[in-house]
Formats: sequence, structure tokens, C-alpha cells
Amino acid sequence: MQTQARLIELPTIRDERGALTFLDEWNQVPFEMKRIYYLYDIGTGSKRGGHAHLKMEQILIALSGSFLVRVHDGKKWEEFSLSYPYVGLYIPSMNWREIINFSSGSVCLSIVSTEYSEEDYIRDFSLFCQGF
Ligand code: T46
Repeated sequence: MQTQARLIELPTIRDERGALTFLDEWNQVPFEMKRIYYLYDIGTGSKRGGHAHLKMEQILIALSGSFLVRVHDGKKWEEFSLSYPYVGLYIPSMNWREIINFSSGSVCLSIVSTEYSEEDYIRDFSLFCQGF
């Protein structure tokens, strides 16, 4: 299991009609894909996330616009600026994430490894830092 958040450049085919980017399991996505969701119509100054997941692994992609993802692995913060639809941010389980600085009209795609379960969320940062 990988424990570090990292950017993944996604394969992209460009021609005179435009660009097509794809992801497939195990090549670009290091987990079995179970669910997707996306954030949009995000108000200026909004913050999303603010939690860690016990089991869920994730890839975030800025399909449109840009935003900043702050990730804490239990010891330190790391920041990732997402603004290209051909770059994904892989976030392993047990990493805190906060998503801020959304540009107007931005769309954040999330591809994840688990079904939705509130029990998978750790929403208390100090508990998270204690190793939960
Ligand atoms: C994450 C960031 C990037 C559902 O009912 N089903 C779902 O699959 C999801 C993801 C959410 N919900 C409900 C739970 C809440 O009542 O939608 C509502 C908003 O969810 P939340 O406050 O968790 O939204 P964000 O943007 O803070 O976090 C979400 C994901 O929950 C989280 O996994 O990494 O997007």
C-alpha cells in the first residue's frame, strides 16, 4: 500500500479535435475504482474536505479551473496545486485533506476506492494526528 500523496500525469491524446485523457485501473489508478463524485458550483472562499478516510483511497482531478489541496499524512502538511485535467492527485487512506482556493467555475472530480460510508471519515484533526 502506498502511503504518500503524489501527482500522477495521466495519458492524453491530442489531435486537431482537442484532447482526451484517460485513466485505467492499476496503470494510473493504484486501487479498484468503486465510486466517483464531483464538486462544482463552489462558492468563493469555500473549503471542502477537512477530514481523513480510514480506508478510502482517492484521485482528485481539476476537470476545470483550479484549486489547492492541502494534505497531512499525520506528520506534515504538503500542498498540491491542481489546474490541469491531465494531472491527478493520488491521496492514500489515513491522510487528512483540505481543498481551498477554488477558482470560479472549477470542477473537482473524485475517483475513490470505496462505497460511501460516514464511518470511514475522521473529522477531528487532533484525533487524526494521534493516529486515531
Ligand atoms: C472528499 C472530498 C474531496 C453522500 O451522500 N455520498 C457521497 O458519495 C459523498 C462523497 C457525500 N455524500 C454526502 C455526505 C454529506 O451530507 O454529501 C454531503 C457533503 O459531503 P462532504 O461534506 O463530505 O463534502 P466534502 O466536499 O467536504 O468532501 C467530499 C467527500 O466527502 C470526501 O470524501 O475527499 O469531497
